[in-house]
Formats: sequence, structure tokens, C-alpha cells
Amino acid sequence: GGIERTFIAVKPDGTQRFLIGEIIKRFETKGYKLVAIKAIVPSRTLAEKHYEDLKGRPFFNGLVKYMTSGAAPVIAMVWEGKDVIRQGRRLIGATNPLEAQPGTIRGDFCISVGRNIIHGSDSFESAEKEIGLWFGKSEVIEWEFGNAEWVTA
Ligand code: YYY
Ligand code: MG
Repeated sequence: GGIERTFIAVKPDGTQRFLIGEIIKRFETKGYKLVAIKAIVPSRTLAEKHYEDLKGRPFFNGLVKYMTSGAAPVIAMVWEGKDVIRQGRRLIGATNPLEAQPGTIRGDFCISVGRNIIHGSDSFESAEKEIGLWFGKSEVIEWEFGNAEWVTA
């Protein structure tokens, strides 16, 4: 619940559907700080490690194929701020977009669990793991808001 970092990724369907800007906007205007971003087509190894908890689930192979196809890049990001791990999940909405509340990213922009446009870390442990998988230390930038007293006081 303090100042945290979370791993957020626009999935290839979000990129194809011109939702990168919209997704960044939701986190940016909420008051969170973008500390790392890159476009990347993940290797099979990276995608399998990222989703290793889901290995053995019936959708696992399709999920890895969808993330790694190269039909569009994943937009990998690290966002920082107060309670950002839990709040990021709230901004994103339920895994199944049909259960996601209107006003959430999935609730507003998608209809299929297999094409749910965005990923967000679900705990401190997964955030640490995912940031370390997708980014090198020097790719995460420390910086301060010039207007911090208007955002975080
Ligand atoms: O964290 P979140 O993305 O909301 O859901 P997870 O349970 O971690 O599953 C990861 C990913 O797997 C989900 O975003 C879509 C896909 N998936 C699926 O295709 N079918 C399911 N029944 C469950 C998950
Ligand atoms: Mg998850």
C-alpha cells in the first residue's frame, strides 16, 4: 500500500486495436509515474516464465502463442506510485472482460478472456518477478514529478 512498482503490459491485441495511448492515459491521469516502457516481441521463454503459474492450464499454449506471435509488439511498462499494484488491477478490471465493470479498461474495451488487451501484476511478489523478467535495472528510470505536491500530498 506504500509507494510501489507494478508491471503493466499492453498485449498484442491492445496494440493492434490502437489502445496503447488510452491505456497509458488511464494510469498517467490517475497520478501514476511511468518509469519504464518498451515495445517488445517476447521470446517463448520469456512468455512462458511470465505465465509460469498457469503452465498446465488448457489455455496456456494459446496464451503464449498470442503473446509471442509478433503480429504486434507487447508494450511493456513499469508504473510507480501509491498502492499501484492493487489500484492497477482495479483500473484493469476482471480477467474475463464480460465480468469487468464498465469504467475499467477491460470493461470498456474488450469482450473475450483470450483477447483481454492488458496485463497487470497481481501481487508484490509477481510485480518484482515480472519487472525483473522484462526489464534490466538500467531501463527503469528514477525521476520526480515537478508538481508532486499537487498529486501526492
Ligand atoms: O491476471 P489476469 O490477466 O487477470 O488473469 P490470469 O488468471 O493471471 O490469467 C492470465 C491470462 O490468461 C488472462 O489475462 C487471459 C488468459 N486466460 C484465458 O485465456 N482463459 C482463462 N480461462 C483464464 C485466463
Ligand atoms: Mg495474472
